Amino acid sequence: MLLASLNPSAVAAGHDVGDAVRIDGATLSRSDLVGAATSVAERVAGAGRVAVLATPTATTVLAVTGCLIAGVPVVPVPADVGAAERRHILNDSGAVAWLGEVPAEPEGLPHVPVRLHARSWHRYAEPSPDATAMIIYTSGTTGPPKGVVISRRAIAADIDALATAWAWTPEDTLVHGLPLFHVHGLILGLLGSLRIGNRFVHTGKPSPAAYAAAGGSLYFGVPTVWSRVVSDLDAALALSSARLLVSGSAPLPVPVFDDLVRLTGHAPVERYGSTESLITLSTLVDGERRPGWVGLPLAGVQTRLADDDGAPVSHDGATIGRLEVRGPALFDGYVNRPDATAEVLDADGWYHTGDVAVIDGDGMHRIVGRESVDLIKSGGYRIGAGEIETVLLGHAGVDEAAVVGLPDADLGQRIVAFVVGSAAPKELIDHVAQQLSTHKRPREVRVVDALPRNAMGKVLKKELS
Ligand code: MCA
Ligand code: AMP
Repeated sequence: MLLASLNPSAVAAGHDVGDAVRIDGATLSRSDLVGAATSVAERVAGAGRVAVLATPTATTVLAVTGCLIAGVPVVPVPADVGAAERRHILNDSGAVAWLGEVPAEPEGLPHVPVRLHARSWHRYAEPSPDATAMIIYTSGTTGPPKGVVISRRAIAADIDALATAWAWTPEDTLVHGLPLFHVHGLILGLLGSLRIGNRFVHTGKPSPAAYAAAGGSLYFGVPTVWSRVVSDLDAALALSSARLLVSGSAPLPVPVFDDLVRLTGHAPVERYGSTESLITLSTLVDGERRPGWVGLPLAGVQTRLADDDGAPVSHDGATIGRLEVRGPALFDGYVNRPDATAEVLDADGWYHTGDVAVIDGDGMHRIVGRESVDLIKSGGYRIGAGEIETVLLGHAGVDEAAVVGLPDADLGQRIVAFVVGSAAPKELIDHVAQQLSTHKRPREVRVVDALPRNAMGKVLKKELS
């Protein structure tokens, strides 16, 4: 059973936890979760894909859980989504309704409410492990985000492998304040907790003070969160009582790793993955945690490095190659995009990650960077330069646009847009925030006379800094 801790027999037999989930001021016991989510399941059973505006609320928890009980694929929509991205996600996914919260502009879809106090004790048969659990939209270098089809089998395999790597048990209290529309916060954080049976606390925003106050044993954060924690002495000291601090979604700077060790007494566990592969590599609870390295393959995962011609690259800890991964948690393809799927998933089941890495003789991996400058990681969010450029070029005051990710001490990379045109920077930042998602807005817009281009007219992004 995917959400094993919600097995009605176990809950009825008294294995209940009064505060299984705490989120947005609400506390849900396991029987609340089973009863209310099964009531949601009754309302959506048999539906096609449903969209969930994934705010960090009990409504989202019950909407997602209800769909998983009924075997209805969930399409999480970013809580801060803008108009163009929302339309794209709905059209592309073919979602038939909004479940739970509904945005100001529902785009003509019907609304199915989630009732926090409704209860049903109907028993649903466990859907096939091959059934789609969810479709998560994620950015590529160009074009609008692609819908990544993730099976129930992949989620279960990934959580189980992580549980072994981190000694994650029902005794843990897992704390995070990450969005519930990406793998990190939703699949690992929420679904991981509902599978393993530990208490789950969502802090709303992932602020250092909220992390410190939550009193957890297991904490998840993106590097921006950990960098903010080490800048807040009281919060960092409070986390010394935790069991394990886990960092992922983007490179953890070595100075932040070292500061965590110094202030909390914990060397963070680092792990690496993607929406398409879920988590594939991690350092281990009882193994070496080496600053700047993301660890070993999880159970069932294989990795290899290839050069530009696809030839194998030696695992000597120094030679850089393109990272390819294979394992039980890979995605089933992109929605409506067999071409894009074939580009990254080969016939032998290897996923071409787009990252470049080194592997040492012990199997430890270090991520060196990405193959393309057009895929930006800002605050742990994956953002395509192309999608922002398209939206900027759709503004009447923009003639040319080039978007890059520049180094940023807080966000890892900061989105900076270079534009030729008459529009004011603030107007363009707001335009992107309204059309895509707030978190995809450029933090800075520089109006320039011309973009640097080569003889073929291609923008020389490396010269933009
Ligand atoms: C500012 N705001 C605006 C504007 N400017 N709103 C509208 N228009 C504008 N022009 C407001 C926002 O609404 C928000 O308000 C506030 O400014 C700050 O927003 P934000 O940019 O979100 O804040 P931040 O401080 O820069 O956020 C840092 C963060 C965030 C909290 C670390 O980046 C974050 O949550 N990152 C996590 C990403 C993640 O989970 N990635 C995992 C991908 P208000 O505060 O009122 O809302 S999954 C993955 O990568 C895999 C598989 C893996 O390996 O894990
Ligand atoms: P997403 O699909 O949002 O999960 O983004 C996946 C990408 O995030 C990967 O291909 C990497 O580029 C990056 N990433 C995730 N985890 C790490 C990590 N621990 N270190 C470095 N990069 C990471």
